[in-house]
Amino acid sequence: MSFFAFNRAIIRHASHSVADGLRAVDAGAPDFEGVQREQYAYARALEDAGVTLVELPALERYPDALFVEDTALAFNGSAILLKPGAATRRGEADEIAPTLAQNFKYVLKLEEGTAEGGDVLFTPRGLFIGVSARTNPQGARALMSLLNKLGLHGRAVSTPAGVLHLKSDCSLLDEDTVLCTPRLAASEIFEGFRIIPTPPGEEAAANALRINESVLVSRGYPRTAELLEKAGLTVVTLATVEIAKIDAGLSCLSLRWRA
Ligand code: CIR
Repeated sequence: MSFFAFNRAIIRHASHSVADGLRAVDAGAPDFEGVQREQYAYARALEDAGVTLVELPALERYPDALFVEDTALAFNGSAILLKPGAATRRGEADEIAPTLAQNFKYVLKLEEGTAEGGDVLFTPRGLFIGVSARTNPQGARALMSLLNKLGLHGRAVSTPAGVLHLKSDCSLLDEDTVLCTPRLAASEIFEGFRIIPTPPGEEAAANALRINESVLVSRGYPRTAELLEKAGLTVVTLATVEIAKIDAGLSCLSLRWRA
């Protein structure tokens, strides 16, 4: 339980420019008010789960800035400022830096390569760093040495080709259990963990978010929700229709830690 005992999270409000957010396939722009509604419900779900929010203002200049998870890693007492791999997102790190300075005693900064938080899965067996189109090998190496400075251990793994981030395809449900797409499970990086595979057609549900006693899951994936309930978890479903148009899921909307 303590591994998921979060009581603080940073979120950043969506800007109108969210319609220009990055996407691999253009299935139409997300609707600003729809994104706001999804974000509002998400924020309430975090609060209901026992998290106090640090709410940051929208940044028109950065369409994807609401996905704060990609800009930093947060721990108890320390944080690491990352360097997004997407050129249009690079400046988001500078924007969140003052908030990290206010909330954490130590803030380290990734200086080499690129890494986005969506590629970093925290587990009790260390942090898995997915090398992807956004997190390059140099960034993963530099991140591992920053983690070592904090007494933590990271290991580089491969994010499946064509998948935005490692956590687009997996999430940790309890200290030994991972919800994971079959394509990521096939890489055997989770050897030793219990794996709950996403049912066919429900791969997008893999980006769930365990917070305290609850697990937030994208709405519209009933077989995944049922599997998680059967595993004894308290499932909270949230709409992600609009943010999914720009390849986002539930973890990316917040940066969480235990203060
Ligand atoms: C991007 O492509 O960077 C955004 N449109 C979506 C980022 C989602 N981030 C995440 O899952 N951690």
